[in-house]
Amino acid sequence: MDANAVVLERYNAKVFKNRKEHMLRVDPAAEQQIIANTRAIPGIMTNRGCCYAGCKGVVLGPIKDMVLITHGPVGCGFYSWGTRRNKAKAEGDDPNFIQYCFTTDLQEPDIVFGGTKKLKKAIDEVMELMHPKTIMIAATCPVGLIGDDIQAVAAEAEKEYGIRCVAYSCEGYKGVSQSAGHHIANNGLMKKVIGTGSYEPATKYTVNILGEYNIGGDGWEQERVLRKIGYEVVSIFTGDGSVERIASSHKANLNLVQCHRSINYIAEMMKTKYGVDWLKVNFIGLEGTIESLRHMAAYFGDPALIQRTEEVIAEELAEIQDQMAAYKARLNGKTAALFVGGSRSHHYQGLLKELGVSTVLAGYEFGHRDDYEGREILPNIKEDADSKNIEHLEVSKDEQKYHAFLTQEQYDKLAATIPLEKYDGMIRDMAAGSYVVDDLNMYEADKFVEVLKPDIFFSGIKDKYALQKAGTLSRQLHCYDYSGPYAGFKGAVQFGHDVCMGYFTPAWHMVTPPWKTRATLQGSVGEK
Ligand code: CFN
Ligand code: HCA
Repeated sequence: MDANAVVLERYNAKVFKNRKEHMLRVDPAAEQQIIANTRAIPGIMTNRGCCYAGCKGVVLGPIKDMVLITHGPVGCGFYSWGTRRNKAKAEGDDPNFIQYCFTTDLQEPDIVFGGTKKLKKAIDEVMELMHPKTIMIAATCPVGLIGDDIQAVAAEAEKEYGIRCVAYSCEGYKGVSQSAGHHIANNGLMKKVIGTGSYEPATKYTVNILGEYNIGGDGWEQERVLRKIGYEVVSIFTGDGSVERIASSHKANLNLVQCHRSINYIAEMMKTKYGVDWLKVNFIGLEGTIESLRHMAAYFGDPALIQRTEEVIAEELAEIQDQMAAYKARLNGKTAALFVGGSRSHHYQGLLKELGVSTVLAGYEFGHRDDYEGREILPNIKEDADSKNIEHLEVSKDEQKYHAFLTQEQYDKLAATIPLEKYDGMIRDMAAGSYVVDDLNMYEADKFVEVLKPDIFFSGIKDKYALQKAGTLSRQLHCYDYSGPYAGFKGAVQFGHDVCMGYFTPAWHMVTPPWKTRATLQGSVGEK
């Protein structure tokens, strides 16, 4: 039985036609395509967020040493205040404004007469109370509709106070999801911040981590391992990030791209403008982490760094092996569905596999086609992969070989085939017969659960409780349900622990949702 067909059955012809393009069943023998990054159907409960959320909440929000003013009604600032769990610690005497929420609280008279006066006043107040060196302004829907010139206000503030002030026209309605906001934020950082810093890296092996937002401390766990090996992390975009470090990021030798979806623009632009290579990494899961560390060492090519990388991998694995095995013994054979905004739906499949959990359904809220299908910047790389010339891909797929040290010779081979500036999409990493669904909505989530019966559904705050009330464990892959970190070696163990704890809570087998015993309204989704 094809689960997509069952889900689509309830839709009217128009909705059916639209939604069927956003679904597929994985067939490794075929070149599969999916429609993504298009407008959600009005009236259908999408899980997506808005452009402002992508710009203010996702990319700019985690930067700690600046004040970020939401120019808009109070709800936009309030509901994006702290919910994403991007953690940050103050450094030395530098400020950390992360726990504050700054907003102009636009009211009806401001909508009628214009809100720029209020914005100027907010900047004056912030300068008086907080003395930041940088202020950023994020626009919400009404700001664009009434035409407030926030760029002019920012320019004026720069002159008056001698600070950096950057305004982002990231009105919520722009684009079709958070994704447009990522792009706008990336452009602003590139134009106004990157390349202006005075920080000088102290060592040879310098990297930036792009697309790592330190949710639940993920970035800290990555930094810990990288430092242990001997790397200097010049900046993190943007988890626990600072304007000063981001401004100096062009001085790093290599950009590591963790979340390709939200930040590939900066990686591309820094390559063009400053010649900084980028490497797609994935620090979620042991295989991903080890493969990423080996790619990095091969990129720099120094035998001492290579040796140290292998030592650290062995040390870290030895520490966690038993715990991972214990969680795997409990979870082996379980199935999961994953539906998150972007790259996590892909990244977490590897970690789940290491715990014995297979993915039966995965999708992105706002991924683009390249997140599903992959991108080939260097065309020969795909040919290489197809003809199995890339030995390290073979190595990394074999669990046994994590434990074997790679020789210098193997590293040299790896260096010759490092997939620079390339991202493999999610589909080709998924098993035959599993399902991929873009911009999944609540009705579809319910229906897929009914048909596929996954043991665990990884998702977000909007659907978690509906799924749990229906008897399926749901863990949030956005905020990690207030736990974490889940990245790197120690993070993998924490993840195994949390999933076990959730799954073996006896509640799931006791729940009978009310709609199973009482009559509910019947109808067709999408009918006029
Ligand atoms: S931290 Fe990232 S990893 S940045 Fe992105 S695409 Fe969101 S906020 Mo929620 S958890 Fe999610 Fe990704 Fe990249 Fe987070 S899967 S939806 S915009 N995301
Ligand atoms: C966003 C932020 C979000 C929402 C989380 C959720 C996050 O998209 O605006 O829906 O559970 O990670 O905080 O993705």
